[in-house]
This record gives sequence, structure tokens and C-alpha cells, in this order.
Amino acid sequence: MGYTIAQKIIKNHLLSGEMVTGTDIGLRIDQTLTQDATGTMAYLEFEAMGVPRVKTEKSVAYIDHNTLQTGFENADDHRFIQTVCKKHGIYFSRPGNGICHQVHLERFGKPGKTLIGSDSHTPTGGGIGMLAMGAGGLDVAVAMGGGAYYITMPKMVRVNLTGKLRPWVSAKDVILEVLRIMSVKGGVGKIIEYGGEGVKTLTVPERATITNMGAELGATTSIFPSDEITREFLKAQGREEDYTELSSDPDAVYDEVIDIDLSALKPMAACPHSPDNVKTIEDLAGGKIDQVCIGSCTNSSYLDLMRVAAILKGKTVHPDVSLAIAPGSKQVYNMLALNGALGDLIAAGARILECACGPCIGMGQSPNSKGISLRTFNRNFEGRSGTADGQIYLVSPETAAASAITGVFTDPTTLGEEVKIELPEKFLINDNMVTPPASEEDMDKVEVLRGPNIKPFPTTKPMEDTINASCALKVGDNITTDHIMPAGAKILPLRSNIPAISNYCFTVCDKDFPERAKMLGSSVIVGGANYGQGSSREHAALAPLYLGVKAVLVKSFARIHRSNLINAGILPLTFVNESDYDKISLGDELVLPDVKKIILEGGDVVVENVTTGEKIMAKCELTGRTRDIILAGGLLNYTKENS
Ligand code: MIC
Ligand code: SF4
Repeated sequence: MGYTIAQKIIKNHLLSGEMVTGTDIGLRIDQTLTQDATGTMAYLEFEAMGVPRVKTEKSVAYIDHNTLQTGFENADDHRFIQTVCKKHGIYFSRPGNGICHQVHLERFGKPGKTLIGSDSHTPTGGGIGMLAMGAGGLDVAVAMGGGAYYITMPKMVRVNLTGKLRPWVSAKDVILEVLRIMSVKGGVGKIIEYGGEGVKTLTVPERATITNMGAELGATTSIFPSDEITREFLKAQGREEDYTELSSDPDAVYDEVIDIDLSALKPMAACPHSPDNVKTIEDLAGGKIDQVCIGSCTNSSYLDLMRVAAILKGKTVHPDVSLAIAPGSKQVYNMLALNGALGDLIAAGARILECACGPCIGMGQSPNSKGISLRTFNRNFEGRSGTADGQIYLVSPETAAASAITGVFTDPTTLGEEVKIELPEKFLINDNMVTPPASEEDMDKVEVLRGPNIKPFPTTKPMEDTINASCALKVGDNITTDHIMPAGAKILPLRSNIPAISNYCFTVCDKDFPERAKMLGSSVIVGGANYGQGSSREHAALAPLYLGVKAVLVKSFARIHRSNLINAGILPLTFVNESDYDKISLGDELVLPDVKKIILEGGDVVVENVTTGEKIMAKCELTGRTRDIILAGGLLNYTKENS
């Protein structure tokens, strides 16, 4: 039997387990990346592990999220990360150099390598044939220390692409179509592999847009073959030597196959408030809009912004629309500046932002009340823009630019003749904003600088024999980590301070939750399906941990969040019968008798609802290593015990 691309990379990196779907495997990790909103925690965890120098082939820390410096906090975090990097062998991408995924694709990613990043859009690297996965900060810390990264061996999905995109239809429309077909939970436990003749018509930045937003499917990762187009891209980045060819075997077996005819696709939008709520622009055409934001790790490449510049050239942004543009990297920005395209954007009235995540994470540019905002980003969860009733539509750069001019939803295929933009033969290469680490001889001389807002990682205790707790919160389906631990300019500076950030935990769902949880002392959260989708932020586990949450009982989990709960020592439970969800209400007193023994010996966990007298059965599904982590009270304790 032949192998898929992902299986080939997994086989080459397998440290433990067997490649049997649904079982746990440990992988050797070649590269890691962090960003600043998750990075401080990840490096505090790395320091706590006591490893002097990273053991990966390449580890890079990016500053791209918390770049709005309205107080000392973010700047202190940047300085902490910079000094930690220098000391411990990590490359440091300075603020201004760009968004982690865009820069990593341009300058560091290599086909056939494994990459984990403390950010859920790390699968962007799949655009050049990397096995690139989002992970919790602690997992990244462990990988930097040379430890394996554990995943459940995923199912393989093949998306067969045929045909060629019509003019003005974009890679964004391809992934929106996949989201329409599969939904935000459709990718859980799966790797999405793209193949077929249509692949040859897509450039690397287009492929990366598609793998980037595979995160919104809940997939473990997404990957494209590494072929001549990949070689050309790497060559244009001055690193042809990083190229290796990668393709699936002709007799590779897939669990699921989806066919998409690229030539049949139309421009689309993901409507509020979910990336899978997809409609055609044709259906939305004519609707008035208030704001357009172009950028984010999904659509801020040179190719994207050159297309936008060509559409805006000689035009003026509609008087009722605010257009903000954030280039993805200094490379992109600099090239646009040198070739005149930046002038076209400025002349049209675009508000140019620094190369960073910016509005995507609610760092400025929140829309007006009830504002309709078209964004080339990847997430449109309720409230994420910073405006509680903002209406966010996810669209292609072409749709965004066309609509910015007209002031209404505009199908770019009505724009007339296509503007042809080719990838340059040579990108502008200047890595002066990437600081290398100190040499092995000098690393001891480096002092790590900490600010007063940086508080240590919360301590955890080994698992109790029996859990006595109350239901402190009951939520529905598709709860995102943005619900659990909101972002935005006000809260993000507290990412290094778990006690302070915990006061915002779940406040978008229930403003009293943090106080109630603290008062209860020991609590359980009850939720629906796909609990914890979205961002990889481990704060969505660390804040509940700090507030005394002992277990989360839901219908199903999203992958990264479930791992983060385990890493934090919080018990992840799923209902044996989903209808039992109705048998627990807010405030009910719950007992999980002998839970430690059950976890040790295997079997279902009993949840006694003392308030109603009912018994509910819950699955725990922990295997050797994850079971030991939970028993130890989290990954940090486990790693210390086992090193
Ligand atoms: C996001 O897009 O939600 C983020 C912000 O990049 C997160 C990481 C974070 O919350 O720090 C992610 O995708 O993992
Ligand atoms: Fe940054 Fe947005 Fe990408 Fe997250 S999704 S890494 S916030 S640009």
C-alpha cells in the first residue's frame, strides 16, 4: 500500500507509536515557531524545563500580535522574548518584520520537515509541503527541548482539484468552498491533502491561503505536494537548496475524497459569525458595507496585495468605507514600496497599517456599531473584531478591493478584464530584522529581561482521588477559544499574567463566570460539540485552571484545545450519551467518585449530579502518556518527573 504525503513525513519523523489511525503517535519536530501573544508563556515554560539551548533545527520567535503598545506590557514581553531567544538559541523576528506564518513561509519553511507553532494557523507551511501543526505553547516548549510532539494519527482526506480558477476567483474561494462542504468541525482528526491536476495551477502563496484556513475546518493540518512550483518559489526566495520533491504514491489510500472543479467556483464570503457560513458574493451583491480590511496571515502576500493595488489604481475608496491594509511581511511591504504599488494604495485612500496581525486579533480598526466589515482574514467569530455587534464577512482580496471602491458587496468577476500578476523571479531578500541567537560560548552572558507584568506559570497539583465540584458554566455548540479567553487590544497585554487575564475568562458568554468560579473553588464546565475550536491559545486552559476548573464535560472537543486542557491538568470528558447534556444545569453540585482510580484502570467516568440525583456516564479517552500527564497534574509536572 502506498503512502499519502503526510504519511511519508510522519513515517520519517515517527518517534513512538504506529501509524494506525486513531492511535497516539509521537513525532520528531524539526522547526518551531512562536508569536508574542502565546510566546511569553511558551518561553516561561521552556525556562522552567531547564534546557539550556533549543534542540530543534530551527526555532523562530515572531513579534506580530501584540504590537499596539498602549502601555509597558507588550513592549516588556517583546524584550523578554528577545532576550530569551538570544540566550537559548532561537532566531528572533523583530516587530515590523511581519506575521509569523507569512515570514516563516518566505524565509524558513522547508518541504518535508515538521513544524509546530504556538498558533493555530501554523498549517500555512503546508503550502510548501511541510507537516505544519498548531499546538499549545507548552507543546512547543517541549519540542524546543527536543521532546516529541504527540498527536492522534489522523484520517487522510484528499481534496482533488481539477480545472483552473476563472479570472478574479481566488484561492480564498477554494478554501471557503471546502469549508462550505466540510463545516468547522468536518476536519477534526483529519489531515487534508490537496492533489489533482488543478494543483499545478496554484502558486505557493495561493496554496498557503488554502492550508492556512484549513485551521477553520478543525483539521490537524493541510498539505500540498512539493513540486516545480514550490521549487520556483524557494528559488525566488534565494533558497532553492531547501527544495525536495514530495508527492503521494499513486496507490495511497484516503479515508475520504472530495472533488472540486476550480473552474466552477465563484467568489464567496463566510458570513457572520462562522467561517463555514458561506454564501456567494452574487447573493450578497449590492448590500452596503462600512469597512474593508485586507491582510492577515491568510491573504497578505505579495501576490494578494499586488492584485489589490491593481484594482485600486486610479480609483478612490468609497466615501462611506474605511479601507485598512496590513502587508504580511516586510518583504511584501518593501517590494510594494519599491515598485510603486504602495503609492497606488495610498493614493486610493487606503489606511496602511504595520505588517502585523492588527485588526484580525482586534488590535485596532474595530468596526462601527453593527458595522459591516469585509475582511480577507480567516476568522469571523462574534466579537473578535472588538465590536460586539460587528458583522464580519470573510472574503478574497479581489472581492474586498472591488467592494471598497463601490461601497457595496461587489462580485469581482464584474470588474472586466483580469489583471495578470506574476510571482517575481526574485523576491527582495533582506533578513536584517531577524536577530540570530548568541553563540554557545556567549549565551551564558545574556541576561533575560522581565517586566512586572510577567507572572510565573500557574502551579498545578496531581489529580485528586475524587472530584467534588459545581457546574460553574453551561455553554452550547462550537464554543471558540475567543469565547473562553477573548483577545483584543485591552486583554491581550495580559497574556503574560494569568491571574489578571483570568478575570476575562468566558466573560463574553457570562460576565459573572470568573467571580463565580473563584467563589466555588472547584468547578466543572459543561459544553456542546466542537468545544474549544479556533485559536491555539493555551490561556483558554490556563485561565480556567487558575479559576479552579477541574474538568470540562462536553459533547466533543477541538483538537488543540483538548491537548491544552490535558497539558494544564484539566480533565477532558465527553458525554457517553449526548442527550445527558440536558441533565446538568448551572450551579448543580457534581461528584466524580474515584475518578483517579478509573483513569488509572480505564473505563467510563461516573458523574453524579448530587442536585438532581442523576448519574451521567462520561468518556475520558486518555491513553498511556496523556493519562500520566493528567495524573501528574499537567505536562510541566509530568516533564519534570520524567526528565
Ligand atoms: C488567532 O488567530 O486566534 C491567534 C491570535 O493567532 C491565535 C493565537 C493566540 O490567541 O495567541 C491562534 O490562532 O492560535
Ligand atoms: Fe495573526 Fe490573525 Fe493570523 Fe492569528 S489569524 S496569526 S491573529 S493574522
